Amino acid sequence: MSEARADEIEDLTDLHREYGDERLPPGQRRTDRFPVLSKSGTPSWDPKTDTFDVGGAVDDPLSLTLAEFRALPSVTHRQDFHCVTGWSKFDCEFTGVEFAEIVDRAGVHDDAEHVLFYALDDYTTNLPLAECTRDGVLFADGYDGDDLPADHGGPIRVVTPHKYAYKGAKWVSGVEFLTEKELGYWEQRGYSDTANPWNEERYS
Ligand SMILES: Nc1nc2c(c(=O)[nH]1)N[C@H]1C(S)=C(S)[C@@H](COP(=O)(O)O)O[C@H]1N2
Ligand SMILES: [Mo]
Repeated sequence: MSEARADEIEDLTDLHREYGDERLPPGQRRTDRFPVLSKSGTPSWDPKTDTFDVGGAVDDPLSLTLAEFRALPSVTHRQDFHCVTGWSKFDCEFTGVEFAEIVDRAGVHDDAEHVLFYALDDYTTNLPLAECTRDGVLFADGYDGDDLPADHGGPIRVVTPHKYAYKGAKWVSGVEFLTEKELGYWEQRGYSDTANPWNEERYS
């Protein structure tokens, strides 16, 4: 997990108030387990060859080793997690680098409006840039005070508490800033591009 440990936990569990009174989105059921949902098993990060890459419409592309990523400033959030298949897990504590931190470091161009995330299992997912720079979107490498487990996307995953969790790429290996939208893996296969759990935006 990131060296720069945050002592303070920022509580984002009231984020639902933007969308409605209920913390549990409609049609969801609460679980205390943390199920694993992966399209094709758990890939592994090879420290010899794998890097965390930031590119596209940026002034300063980045290619970071895991050690370099872990040296970036990090924060810890308490946030909820909503899977489109109908389960929600409350009070997940994720530690990681804020998306906005990466935007600053890479010098993202003014005309970049979209983001595409890449993952080691050839998963992709897309979001508007404005939905990524808000509070809560992290490149997380820690979970509940420990390293993020491999089956939950370790060493690095994205978390998106305001969206169904398929918007958060596990085993994230890169992020590309785009001037035109490109759809990700599930978005190309009929899942909602907007994915707001409180509006039950499950399918497109
Ligand atoms: N790379 C990658 N990221 C992914 C997935 C995947 O299959 N591959 N599944 C998505 C889905 S549908 C969900 S619900 C969450 C599941 O995260 P979890 O296994 O930690 O619960 O990861 C998302 N991110
Ligand atoms: Mo999911």
